[in-house]
Amino acid sequence: MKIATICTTVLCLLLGGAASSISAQEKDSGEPLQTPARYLFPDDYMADPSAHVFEGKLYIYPSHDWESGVTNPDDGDYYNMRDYHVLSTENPESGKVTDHGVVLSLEEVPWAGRQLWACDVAHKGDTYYLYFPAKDLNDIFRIGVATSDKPYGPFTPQPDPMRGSYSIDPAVFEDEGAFYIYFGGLQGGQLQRYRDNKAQECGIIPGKTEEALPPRVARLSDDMLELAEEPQPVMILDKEGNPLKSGDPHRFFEAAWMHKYKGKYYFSYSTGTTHLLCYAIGDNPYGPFTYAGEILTPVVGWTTHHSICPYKGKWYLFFHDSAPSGKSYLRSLKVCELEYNPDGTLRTISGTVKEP
Ligand code: FUB
Repeated sequence: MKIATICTTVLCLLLGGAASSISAQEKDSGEPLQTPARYLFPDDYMADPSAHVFEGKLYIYPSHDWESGVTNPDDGDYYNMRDYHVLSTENPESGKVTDHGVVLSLEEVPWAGRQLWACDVAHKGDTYYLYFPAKDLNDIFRIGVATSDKPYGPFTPQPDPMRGSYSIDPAVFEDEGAFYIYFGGLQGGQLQRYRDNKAQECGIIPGKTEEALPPRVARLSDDMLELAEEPQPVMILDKEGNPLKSGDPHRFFEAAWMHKYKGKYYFSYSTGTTHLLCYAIGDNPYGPFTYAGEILTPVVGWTTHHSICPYKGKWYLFFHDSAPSGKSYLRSLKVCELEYNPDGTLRTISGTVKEP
């Protein structure tokens, strides 16, 4: 190991968080890294992995794809999931995970009609909280909460969705004792149906030169079961401080995630129609966030969705692709290492690198 590399590693450790594996001497050429990615659970189709470390172990909370017989892609109808599993591992690079089985089923949720989409889990006190979107009996997406005393469930749902919740893809982030929920997704995710948190008669996606629709953030109540405030827009700005436009290939579409690195807040997301994972950096959990680059180039399949989590001194990117099935609605979980440049920007990774 070169002395410069040792110094960089020690510096990263001193600054807190997991160490970057990039030495200060290595330059980011801008070309996507050919980082090998490992499939995590080849035995079944799973997607939208939300990863967290609980009790020293890495837990993954995915959606559970299956051949439901619905093949209509409109509004994401063929993502017709009916249950959640929990996976865990102490060695993500091995690709081996423990499947803790079904931890919540659609028929257990009194208010839900169909489509258990991307979920996330938070831990406070003695309880684990699973946040999940589902269409209610009127086919409107709401966000529900289910609880467990273990990170691997089973989870018991609350009788009703969270008051004032709408759209999809909840991601929960803890910062200095407060919990924030990020959410939203365009098109099938119904975000275009809301303005100022009020449902509109019909959903409108702004024109290409208008401001893009923002995802939302709200602090959670002390009991973690409700929103503690009106959801607020998460503004993603360009370098000049202007909100990204609806026609920008890097604008938000769905799959929000938040992580903190060296005191900065990294809001990451999928661009949906342009099939990228991107990120923007801010100074607090509410933003605004300044667009900073692409994390992952397009994968095989229509959707791209991710989480970012440090574990045992490294940062990992969890995502999915449809390469094994060849079908957009049957996705497989993947993981690869994520690397930072010395200035705190993330290295772009190619979405199509094969297993090591
Ligand atoms: O898995 C269903 C939906 O597809 C998710 O909620 C979106 O983020 C996209 O991955």
